[in-house]
Amino acid sequence: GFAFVSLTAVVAAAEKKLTVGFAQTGAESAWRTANTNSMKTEADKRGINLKFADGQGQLENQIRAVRSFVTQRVDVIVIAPIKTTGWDNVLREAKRAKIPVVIMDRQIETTDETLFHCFVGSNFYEEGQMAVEWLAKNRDERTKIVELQGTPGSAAANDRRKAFADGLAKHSDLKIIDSQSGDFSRAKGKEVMEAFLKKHGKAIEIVYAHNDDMALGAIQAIEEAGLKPGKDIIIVSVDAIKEAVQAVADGKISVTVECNPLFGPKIYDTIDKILKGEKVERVSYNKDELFDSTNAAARVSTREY
Ligand code: GZL
Repeated sequence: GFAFVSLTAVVAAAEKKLTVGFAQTGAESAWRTANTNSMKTEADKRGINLKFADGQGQLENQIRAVRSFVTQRVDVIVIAPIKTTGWDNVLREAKRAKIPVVIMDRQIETTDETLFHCFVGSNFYEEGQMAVEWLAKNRDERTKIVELQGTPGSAAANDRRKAFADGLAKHSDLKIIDSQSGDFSRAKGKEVMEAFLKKHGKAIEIVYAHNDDMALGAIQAIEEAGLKPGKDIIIVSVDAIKEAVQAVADGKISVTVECNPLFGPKIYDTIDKILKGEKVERVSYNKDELFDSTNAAARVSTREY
């Protein structure tokens, strides 16, 4: 009767809201902002209590955040690791506290694979392969490449660089004449491109940028040097943020390989399965496509990030 219902209601109400501790990389790019927004809006939609920590691009900040999530005894910890290494100790603390850890976006290297439950993100090596194979087919006579690398030590920069270099081995006339980190940011991408232009001038024919924010910074530097991006220098990039897909439609970027950041729903679905004791894939990749002059104009208006 009445007493039973009220007891049920009380129990239901008291049922602990899922609390997730999320240690985000930073706020270095439009991709990252979209990723953060996806995690926050989806948590709100699902009534999840999301404890958000911005690593501000510093590994020690992220490690400190994970440590505090352990102290707060959150239900699950999600990490988008700035760099691949340095995680074992704090992950051991989470393991001792029996708090499952989901690695998202960028992979980590660890000696003990029981230190995290699963990985959900993109296949950066595949993105690098798509970039170099597109270039090999569409570069006309161009051969000299300058590379804007992502954050040193990050899985995204490591794998996009390795895949591109592996692809170049099959096209020996294509060669990287200079390579430097622009740390995935627009400002640094512009700065490094200015330095490349000073050093190499018109020898530069191709830019390979590990993300669109650096590509868009490079476009500013190229135009300020009185050159035409997409004509004098072609640009190959990754992420497919809306602004870059528009730049492809405008003929300034030649191709951008998608790296979808909107995987909040997939992360929380994965967490639900983990907490129910259901099996989840150890590694789960998001699907990526690419945008060039054949599809950018038609698709730019529907881009969500
Ligand atoms: C890729 C992600 C990278 C993006 C950059 O999944 O880790 O970090 O490519 C972002 O835009 O800064």
